[in-house]
Amino acid sequence: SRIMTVAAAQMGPIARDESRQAVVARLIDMLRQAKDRGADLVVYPELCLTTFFPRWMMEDQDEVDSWFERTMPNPAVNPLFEAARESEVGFCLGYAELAQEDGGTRRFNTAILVDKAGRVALKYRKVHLPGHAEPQEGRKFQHLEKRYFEPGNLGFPVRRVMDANMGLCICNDRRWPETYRVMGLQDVEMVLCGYNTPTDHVQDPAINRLSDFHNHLSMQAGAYQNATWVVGVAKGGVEEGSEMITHSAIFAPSGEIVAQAATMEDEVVTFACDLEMGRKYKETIFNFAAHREPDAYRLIVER
Ligand code: CDT
Repeated sequence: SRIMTVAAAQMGPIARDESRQAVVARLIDMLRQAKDRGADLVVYPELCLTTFFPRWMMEDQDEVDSWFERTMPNPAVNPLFEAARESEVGFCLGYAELAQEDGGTRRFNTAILVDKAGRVALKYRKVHLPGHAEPQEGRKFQHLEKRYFEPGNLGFPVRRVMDANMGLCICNDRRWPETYRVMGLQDVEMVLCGYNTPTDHVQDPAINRLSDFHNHLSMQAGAYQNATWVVGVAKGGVEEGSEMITHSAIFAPSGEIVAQAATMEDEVVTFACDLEMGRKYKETIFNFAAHREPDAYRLIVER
């Protein structure tokens, strides 16, 4: 066996006026709890340095950009990098990224995986952006990810980090089987996924009441069908009046939930994951080389 003890560091709400310094102090507190429980890796949620700002329409570009990080690390986040390096714990962090790239300003919903030495070992930019580019009438809260971000341009890379084949995805990505399969084809062993999921996200009560079910269903299926560990981490609770799901959990390659958060607040959930566990599925029912039939799947990559 090859054990990676992982900590899902769920967050309760972040207030609109909460400073990055205050949020980073919360992150460090959870990192220390995780370290005390023997964690190798701490996984934080999507966009975990600020409140979930895509719920609001903002016209002023300076205001929009105030939610973004221009460099990573930066002075506000440095104490987290230092605490992690000192504790020799890796971490995964979601944030809004403002980049100068290809001669222009680009904005992405990004996650990084930082190794135990404090180096950024893997970077991912969210591919599946939910919601709208224009505000929708009659909604208490908007979901304007399509306005504030562009789709990620890095694909779904899998890298050897901390002696494991690691992959990242972000929130809405977890609902799409292609997300996991592209990483499964790269022999991923653990997928890390932070999320912010309002309970009214499809504006249909019959579907909204299933929010928690669909959250786990997606990650259990992704884990099982690709024989990988999945770590799903919420920022949830009632944030600025918007209700968001919690139930952060760790999913085994069997598709089983092996650990789950019990609160709607900052909470650390740990599990010692055997990275070899997926092997028995990868060699039998999900032996891709033996059983996949890619010629029958061509429609999937058509526009
Ligand atoms: N953050 C994020 O991607 N949330 C979506 C819900 C919003 S859909 C308008 C999710 O899939 O959980």
